[in-house]
Amino acid sequence: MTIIRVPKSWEIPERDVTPESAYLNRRRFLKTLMRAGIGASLMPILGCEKGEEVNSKLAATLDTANLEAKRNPAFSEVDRPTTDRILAGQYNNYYEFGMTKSIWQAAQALPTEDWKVEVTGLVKNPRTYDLDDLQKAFPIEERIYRFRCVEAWSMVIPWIGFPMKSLIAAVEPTDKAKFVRFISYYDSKITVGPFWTLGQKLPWPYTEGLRLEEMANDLAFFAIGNYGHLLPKQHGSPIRAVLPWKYGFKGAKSIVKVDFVEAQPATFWNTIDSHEYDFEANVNPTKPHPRWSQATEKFISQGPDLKWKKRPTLPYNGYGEYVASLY
Ligand SMILES: Nc1nc2c(c(=O)[nH]1)N[C@H]1C(S)=C(S)[C@@H](COP(=O)(O)O)O[C@H]1N2
Ligand SMILES: [Mo]
Repeated sequence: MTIIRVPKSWEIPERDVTPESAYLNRRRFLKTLMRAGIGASLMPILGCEKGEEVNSKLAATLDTANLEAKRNPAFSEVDRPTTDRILAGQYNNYYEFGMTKSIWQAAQALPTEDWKVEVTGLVKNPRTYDLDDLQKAFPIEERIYRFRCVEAWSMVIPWIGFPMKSLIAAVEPTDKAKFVRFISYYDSKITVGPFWTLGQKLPWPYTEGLRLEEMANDLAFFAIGNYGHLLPKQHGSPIRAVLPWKYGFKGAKSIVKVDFVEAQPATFWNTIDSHEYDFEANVNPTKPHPRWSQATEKFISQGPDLKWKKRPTLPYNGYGEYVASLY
């Protein structure tokens, strides 16, 4: 099989990032596909189509409804430029739709109509919200946040949504509630694509969690949009968690359930490998990941110059003034 592929200027090199997990190694996975003889049919999902075609398809996935919100002045500036929308929207982690960064196309299979988020567990006012309810109950705002993946790449993203503490105030956790657990959408027919039937069983659905005090922190945010639009599916529409002082994997996408619980909940990556993905997962330049340093990061900025910009990693990703007292 020959794949002729001319890289376009807006494409980000994937080869020089360190993968989230050794369990999900791309090369090993591709080999498995080739052996199974189904590599060719999957190539479009892996982003190996002709450049222009991909470019217009990608733009279409980002063309979600406009969403306007006032920028919160407290979170309106960071020390680096905002990442181009087209770059952020083509370079994602969303393992339900594949293990490469090019899942934007496969993620369009996510069925988001009539979305409901169940807020349950140790709360006085459990409630199931649809998207309209959420927008009526919680005024939205825009926040520019740094974003840092544990794989040592980073972006700056303008999110639109509401602080998690507003949800806490609405549902009133009981005294027993000490943690919260976020559960992502999962349907083995849709989200577990061709990939996982070949791989080992992973602890689906994707789940993440926080201590209640972390959830109540000013920074903790639910995003329903970014870049002035409703969230594109590849970013975890219709609602995902954004926790800018923690590594990106803490920010569960496409949340269907928010569960207030007594004990620290099991989470997806922590269950796969607790040494590589600790529950707290605060961005920390002095604590290397077992397989790579966290002292610096590769910042994905703006086209057409797509060279990684190397930056020193900041403690708590630069948000120490808000969160250091929690630890
Ligand atoms: N449900 C779900 N949420 C997820 C992930 C995932 O695979 N599934 N990946 C996480 C990781 S590792 C990162 S870095 C961010 C990526 O968010 P982005 O693609 O919007 O930049 O989403 C996080 N949330
Ligand atoms: Mo990540």
